[in-house]
Amino acid sequence: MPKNKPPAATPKKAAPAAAARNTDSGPARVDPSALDDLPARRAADVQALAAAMPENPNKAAEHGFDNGVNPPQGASVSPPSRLPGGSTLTEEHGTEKTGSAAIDGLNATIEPLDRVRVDATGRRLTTNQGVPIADNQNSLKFGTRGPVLLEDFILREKLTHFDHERIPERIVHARGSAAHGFFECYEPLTDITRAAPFREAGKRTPVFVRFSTVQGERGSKDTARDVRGFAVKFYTDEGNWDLVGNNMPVFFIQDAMKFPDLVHAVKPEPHHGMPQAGSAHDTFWDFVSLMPESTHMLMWAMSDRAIPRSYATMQGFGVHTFRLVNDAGESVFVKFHWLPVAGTHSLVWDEAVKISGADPDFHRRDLWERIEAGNFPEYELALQVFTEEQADGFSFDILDATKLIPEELVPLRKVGRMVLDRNPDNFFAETEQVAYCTAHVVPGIDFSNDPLLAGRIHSYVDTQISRLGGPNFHEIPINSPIAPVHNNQRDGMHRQAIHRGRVSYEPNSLAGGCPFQAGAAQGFVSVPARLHAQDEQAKVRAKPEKFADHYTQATLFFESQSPVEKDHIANAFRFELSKVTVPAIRERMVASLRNASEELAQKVAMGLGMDPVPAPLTPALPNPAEPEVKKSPALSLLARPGDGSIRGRKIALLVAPGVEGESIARIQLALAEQGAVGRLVGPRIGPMKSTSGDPLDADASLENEPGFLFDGLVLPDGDEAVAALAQDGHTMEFIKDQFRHCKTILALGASRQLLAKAGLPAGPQKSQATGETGLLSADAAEIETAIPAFIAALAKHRHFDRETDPPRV
Ligand code: HDE
Repeated sequence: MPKNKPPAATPKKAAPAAAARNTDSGPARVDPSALDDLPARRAADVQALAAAMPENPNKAAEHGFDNGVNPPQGASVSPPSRLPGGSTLTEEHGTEKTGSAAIDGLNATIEPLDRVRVDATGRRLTTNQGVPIADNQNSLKFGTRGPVLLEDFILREKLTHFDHERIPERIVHARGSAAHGFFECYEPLTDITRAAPFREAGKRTPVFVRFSTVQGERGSKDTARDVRGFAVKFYTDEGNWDLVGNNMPVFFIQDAMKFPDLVHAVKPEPHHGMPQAGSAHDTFWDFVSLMPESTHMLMWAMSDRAIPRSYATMQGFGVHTFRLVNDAGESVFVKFHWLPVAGTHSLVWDEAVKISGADPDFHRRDLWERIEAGNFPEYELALQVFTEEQADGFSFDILDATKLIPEELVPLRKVGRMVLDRNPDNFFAETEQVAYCTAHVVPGIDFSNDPLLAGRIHSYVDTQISRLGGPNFHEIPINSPIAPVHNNQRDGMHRQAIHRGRVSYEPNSLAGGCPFQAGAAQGFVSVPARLHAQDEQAKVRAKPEKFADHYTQATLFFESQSPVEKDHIANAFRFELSKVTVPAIRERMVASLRNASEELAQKVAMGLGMDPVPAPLTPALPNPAEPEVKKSPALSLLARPGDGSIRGRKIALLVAPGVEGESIARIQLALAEQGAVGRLVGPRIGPMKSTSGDPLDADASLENEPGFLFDGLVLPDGDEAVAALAQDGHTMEFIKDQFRHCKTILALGASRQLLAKAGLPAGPQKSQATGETGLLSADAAEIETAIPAFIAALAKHRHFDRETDPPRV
């Protein structure tokens, strides 16, 4: 019979160590003699940490107004070791997958995007589980002619992932294009704001900017008549700040309550899903003609602002009044403006319509190509800063998003520049998944009481939850800030962060109080200042009185336009309203326009064959306040021609076999030196023999790149080439569109006859002065003087004195 082993001697320190190994209950006190044992040491350090915070010292400071505006920093204690903060004593057991233990104070989900970039150069194909795939050509079958097997997990994984490649598109602004860049501050603005991007001269803050149309679906055309979104995400040192603006400084409505109605009215009509990317339909005009506060925005939307030439040539606006707050907590009001260095330039309507067929990606391509070519889009940020006392004196309400502040009343102060110098790596991961939210502000920026803005503060976060699949959209790499992120939010769909430790609440002593509240000195504090309100008023659903002035600024905008811009606005109303099928809606709109401009209303009515012209609508405010400014030249597109360069412009140089090649090569080089792109466009692509014998290689054809896609045109010399081009109907359309859209044309030598053949009114004969602005001609021998004249004419963008309605050509 085996002998019983004698019981092992009880180890001296067994009791405390055993207690420290339990996850439920513990001893009354920790025995310090057990400290050579890791679990016991952890228990002791946890006890010491908790004991270091015998009470919540800030509790009293949670009460009262003064404490409310100046919250203290949260109490925190440094732990005696790393042990109390850890989730597990095994955190040092690293593998290739787990890596090492969490680094103190680091949230790895917000590291630079390098951590998620993928490049497959030289790598083999794998499944999502990292299993190398031997054959990517065939499903797994029972024999070569047999059935496909359910077992084929490789096929099923590939198809399942493919089946879920799409996410819901944005409800508005679905169509967009984006780029990375930086914002650089010109001078410290610490007197008016503590916001991180404005603290020092030369300070650079990374940005990601998305431009968009509003109405159309994700695959719709870029050149629709529409408002453009201009959304900037600043990755500041103190968190992300999103300035989610538009390319127009006002909006259709004054209260978020009306936004779903506006969007339902403008989107494709629900019964047949038409029209795509357009406001020229019944429901939109029905709604806006019943909402006279939209009249000012309609003026902008019917102007050429709604068909920009490029994202690089349009302004951006924050629209609402915001607040800036300095270190002392003092605040001023502010309006944000982005001013394109290349100037404000637009398309013309006939051109926009044609481009949408030939290149629906026109703006996306332009943005991408400018950046790839080093012609980085650049904008200056300007502020209109004013006080509440000033605002009280204005004839309009600064909380009304249908009103702008004329620059003549509050001048623009340029405070920095933004350069877009990097294209995204992946459209979906960055441009599609970026989530802008008006709620994203940083210390130094705050909201005004604009009721439209209030709704937006809610809406943007909310929409991302369904669009991006849950509450963790902030962890998607493009959305995560560069500033540290630490809080007690946990879990939810697609959570990326792996939090160390067991504490996810505050106050706590078990994590030494961390993360602790930052306090007023470092953290975001809402400005306690409030607008002069009528204290005797209680809860109410009503607008302030000045919101009822629906027409004064619509008139201001129209009267500030150049004659050609006024014509374009009238033509746009004519076009849009001609698409409306219900005469009563058309009439209501014209009746409303009579309150803004009799000249405009009469012109539109005539264009629509409306006789008699309906009586003006009854205005909501019969005697609005006298405006400070009756004409604001700054509101004309022509007021901002830009730096006068032709950077980023595209010029067509037509070529055909027998072309006089030397002058074409000279012009192409001269354009490249100016940052413009001169493309050789032939009857077909490929090499063409030139008179000098050297072939010219056409990289576009008359068929695949029609004339309206270019900012200017050069017609070549060379009898044989000109004869070939003259036989091609595309050439005539090319020239006609260039002429009709008021673009610069240079005809060299023999090609002058093409102008006459295309039916241009004053086909030039010899000299560069042709009588038509922007229509130049020269002999090949005169090329050295012709080039600067051509470039100077291109820099004017368009020659509107050539324009007639209807077009001559
Ligand atoms: Fe937006 N808007 N909006 N909006 N908006 C959205 O957010 C909304 C308004 C603007 O490139 C949505 O992520 C409400 C004014 C831009 O991703 C949504 C109201 C201005 C973008 C939303 C407004 C804008 C959006 C759709 C009235 C100019 C695109 C998906 C209270 C200052 C941002 C999304 C991007 C996008 C709501 C009015 C600009 C649904 C409720 C005014 C540039 O949340």
